[in-house]
Amino acid sequence: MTTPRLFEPTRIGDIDIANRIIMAPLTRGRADEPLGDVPGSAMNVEYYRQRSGAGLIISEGTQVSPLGKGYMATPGIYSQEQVEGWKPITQAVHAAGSKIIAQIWHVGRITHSDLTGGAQPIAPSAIQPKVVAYTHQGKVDVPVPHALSIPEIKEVVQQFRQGAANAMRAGFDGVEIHGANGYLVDQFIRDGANHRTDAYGGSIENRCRFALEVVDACVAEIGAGRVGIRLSPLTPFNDLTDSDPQAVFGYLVEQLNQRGIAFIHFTEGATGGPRDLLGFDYAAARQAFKGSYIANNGYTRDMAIEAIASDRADAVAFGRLFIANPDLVERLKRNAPLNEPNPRTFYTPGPVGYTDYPTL
Ligand code: 8OZ
Repeated sequence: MTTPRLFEPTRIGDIDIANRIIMAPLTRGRADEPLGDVPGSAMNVEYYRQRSGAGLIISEGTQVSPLGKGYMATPGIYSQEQVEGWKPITQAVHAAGSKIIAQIWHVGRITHSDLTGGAQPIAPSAIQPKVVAYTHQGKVDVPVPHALSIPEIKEVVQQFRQGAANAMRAGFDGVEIHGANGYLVDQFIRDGANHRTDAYGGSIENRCRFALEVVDACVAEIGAGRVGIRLSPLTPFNDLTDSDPQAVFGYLVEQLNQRGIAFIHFTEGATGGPRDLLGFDYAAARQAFKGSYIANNGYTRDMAIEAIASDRADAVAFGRLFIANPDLVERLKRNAPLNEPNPRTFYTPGPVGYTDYPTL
């Protein structure tokens, strides 16, 4: 029997990877919050090191500013202490022979002043989503956000640019811009959250302007071969929808292709849910985009092997399976049984459900 191509090396942009199995970005809420949302505890380092069998690790979302934070104890990438905190993580992953990129993140309206140091959340428009925030006081409705002025939009673009620069200083191999799942970049793209009438709203070109300015800023800072973006054209997650996803994401993919970025990472269907939603043609996007296509959402071993063998994707990202199986690549190679993830410990502090899942 020949080895499936899923287990073979490839290159994503400027990044050589040992296999086509990617650890998806996973919020785990275990940074040091009192210290200033700083990652890099021994436990954090161990968690990533254990998962270095992945050809590429995409870090948990790391906020580019205090206002970019939407959940408790998520790590940042804007302060010097945070950059220092990431270093032992990137070093451990590299020492184990893998690669790691930072998922740079701004939650926009999906947060609460309890999580942002008292500041009102920001968004393209002052539209309140039907979403609860998990704060230190418990579950609360997220408030009506402040609609960004154009100078404020430019500041956020610069925060992403600085996040990319900081990621390289922290030893990452590149960045993934979080353009998915109803957070700030996605809030500009999809018309459910963007009712602006200026250069950042209305037409498809205008709604993609913020995303493309963030991409261009990151590319200028670290080079197109080290920049990718995650998109989820159809997910209803975080109360966001679009009236014509094919049109807006089709245009965006074309524009991203012109910029020569390393990859697009598609969450196909509903995040963590059904894959069979209609309204966007992923195969056409794969054809239109010359960089790497990373597929994600509910893939099994068989689905992943097939997706790579049939050239529907260049790599497959696994989320929940990587939470529960630190040696996921080895298990998939051997077609060995998998540990079941326990959702009750996805976001809780401490090593339980984090670094204590057994290897084979
Ligand atoms: C689940 C819980 C908290 C955050 C995403 C960053 O959906 C997230 C996230 C998911 O992209």
